[in-house]
Amino acid sequence: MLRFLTAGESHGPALVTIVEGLPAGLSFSGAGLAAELARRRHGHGRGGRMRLEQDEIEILGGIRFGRTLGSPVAVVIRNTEWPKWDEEMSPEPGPTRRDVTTPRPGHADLAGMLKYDTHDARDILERASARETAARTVAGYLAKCLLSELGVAIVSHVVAIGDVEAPEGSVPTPEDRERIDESPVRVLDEDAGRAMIVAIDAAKADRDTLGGVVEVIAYGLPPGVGSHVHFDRKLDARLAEGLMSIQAIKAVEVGDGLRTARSPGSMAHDEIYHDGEDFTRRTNRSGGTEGGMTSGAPLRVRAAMKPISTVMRPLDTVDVGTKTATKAFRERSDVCAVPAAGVVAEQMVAIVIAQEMQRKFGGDTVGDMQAALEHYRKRLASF
Ligand code: EPS
Repeated sequence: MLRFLTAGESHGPALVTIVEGLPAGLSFSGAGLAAELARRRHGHGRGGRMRLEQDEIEILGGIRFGRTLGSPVAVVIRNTEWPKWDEEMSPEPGPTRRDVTTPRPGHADLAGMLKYDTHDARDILERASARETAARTVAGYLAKCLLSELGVAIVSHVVAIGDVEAPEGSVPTPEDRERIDESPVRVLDEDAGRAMIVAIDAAKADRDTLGGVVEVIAYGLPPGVGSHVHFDRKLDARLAEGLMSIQAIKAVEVGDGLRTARSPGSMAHDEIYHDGEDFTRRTNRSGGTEGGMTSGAPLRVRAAMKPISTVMRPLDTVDVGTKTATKAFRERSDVCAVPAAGVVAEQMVAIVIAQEMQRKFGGDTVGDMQAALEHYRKRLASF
């Protein structure tokens, strides 16, 4: 089954991704991957580095003549900003130029320093950085390529930045993808988008940062993907794990999860009808999962991102060397990365869904998987 591993530090020479378990015969284009990586770099509120970083890719294995071979796919993303960091991040023995001893509240710094017995937060923060999500995007892109061969399309949008919310109820479809990507905050509603930009600019002027909420929707999934019998194969549980693994994500919601918790049962579920051909629903409060399996309705999940913890108006902390009160370390950073988090959330949703589709329709080639899916759809049609 599809699995992946990433390596590399934020300011190191490169990020590396190995994706293993893809079927053979999957179409792949380097230009397509480069475009997906570019989607993740954009968004109002990103810092100076994102205007400079180019994500130069090199494919080292697993692909021949534009198709996967079934062997592990290995991709290197070079950090084009590396020349500015080669001394600070040198792999050769030697002292650091300057230890970072003032951990940022909210970041991995202090817990990591305690865990790994280091007084230099750079040993920790370099890997904790969300730069790593570029490497995940490689795995997500390949998962999306597989899903598109199986008729599944994924779209994401921003539903809140700080306290500015997009209007409720507008669930985008794959046809909206271009328009969403054209918005600097990846939101469909233009008024809400403008208000979000104003909020980000105000936070920047205030030397502060902003979090927000993104939503990912997957279309085209058949019912029954996931499991009601295994705690570790429940699709919503696996999605929550995937989304919570993204840097700075602090909450996940499936469908109208939080609202239905406050509703009576008569208002919380999606009643079942039949139109003579198919089972139908008039609502999708469940977000497309029931009992840990897809229901056949669009899958809809949200992830909430906390504000970035590198705050230019620094927060209280303690110097780990002297144990005296001081202000947290500051490094060039983003004011708001919520638009990029939506693109990253798409990748994690794609990876989890691709894994569960493989579990159900697995085969050595894309054609084998398509045949198994078609067989299943035929069975459903005669149910
Ligand atoms: C990040 C801080 C910023 C972001 C970076 C993630 O980097 P720097 O400190 O070098 O300016 O630009 O994001 C990326 C490099 C990326 O590719 O997303 C952080 O602290 O997580």
